[in-house]
Amino acid sequence: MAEAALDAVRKHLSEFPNAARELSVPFTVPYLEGPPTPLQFYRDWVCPNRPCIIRNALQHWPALKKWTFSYLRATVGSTEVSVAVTPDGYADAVCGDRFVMPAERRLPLGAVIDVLEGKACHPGVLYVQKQCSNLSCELPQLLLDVESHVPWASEALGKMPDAVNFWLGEEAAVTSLHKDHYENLYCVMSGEKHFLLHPPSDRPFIPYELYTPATYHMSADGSFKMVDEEAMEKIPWIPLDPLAPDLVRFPFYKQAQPLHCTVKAGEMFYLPALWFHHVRQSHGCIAVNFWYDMEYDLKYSYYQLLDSLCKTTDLARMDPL
Ligand SMILES: O=C(O)CCC(=O)C(=O)O
Repeated sequence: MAEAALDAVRKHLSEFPNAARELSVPFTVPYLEGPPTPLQFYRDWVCPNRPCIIRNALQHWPALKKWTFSYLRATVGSTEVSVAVTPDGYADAVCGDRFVMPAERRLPLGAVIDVLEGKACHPGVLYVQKQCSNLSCELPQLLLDVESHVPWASEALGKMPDAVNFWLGEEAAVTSLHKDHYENLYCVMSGEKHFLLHPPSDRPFIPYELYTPATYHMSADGSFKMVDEEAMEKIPWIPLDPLAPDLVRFPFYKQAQPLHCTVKAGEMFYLPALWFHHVRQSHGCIAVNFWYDMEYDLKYSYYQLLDSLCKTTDLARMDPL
């Protein structure tokens, strides 16, 4: 009886992503040809939790024209920034039975640019990606070239961003599939970013497991080893690589239909809170993003319920019903 009830719950959960998709998930990420008003942004995108790419929203930012490697080298080349270094480009990702975090190096931004331009070598893969408002904290000189927030988004959301982050990295640097509790306005200054997306309603397809956290340590000879973070609690993370999903381990993912979009220089991507995203980039892509904390409303509570049911039934590991 209990097993039959559990199977019934699994069946409902397995039908949920497609039902939700038919009602509210677009096949492709739509474009807006200009920034929305605060009302339009809230009503048409934030409330329904829908992504879009906004063109002509950054044209007035000096950064769009100014941020070449030579300008960055001249203005902030000697400024030290925190750089994530990994052997394979995957920072904050599952590796074997560990959740592994990058080695963190303090390097002058000019040294990172030298590596990106092939003028110098550094072991591993470099990614300037510290998500603690690194633009304001580490590169405040560059704030003159951008807006400190997105005015129509701040007005719509009734708050200022929690973080303004600067991203610059090698093509091999990949951000593994995850979700955040932020309304994310992601602005590409040069190059392009490739997003693979799943709406929160795809949670039944997406496996989570608990991992012992570890950090890469880099030795003087440039080799890497993983060192366990013994004092830290286990971390729930997604073991699935959506570009090469292991369908034997996670057969349910066969039914998933990720959305793909490319955000080009001068475009701003609205990535709604709780959407799963996996991110790749062109070599040397420069981006800035704004994280606005989400509203912890009924949408959030429904997501939490979905998450608990998926964990309890371990659906992603089951064969499709
Ligand atoms: O650009 C990236 O590599 C990752 C971006 C991301 O995960 C985020 O903004 O939440």
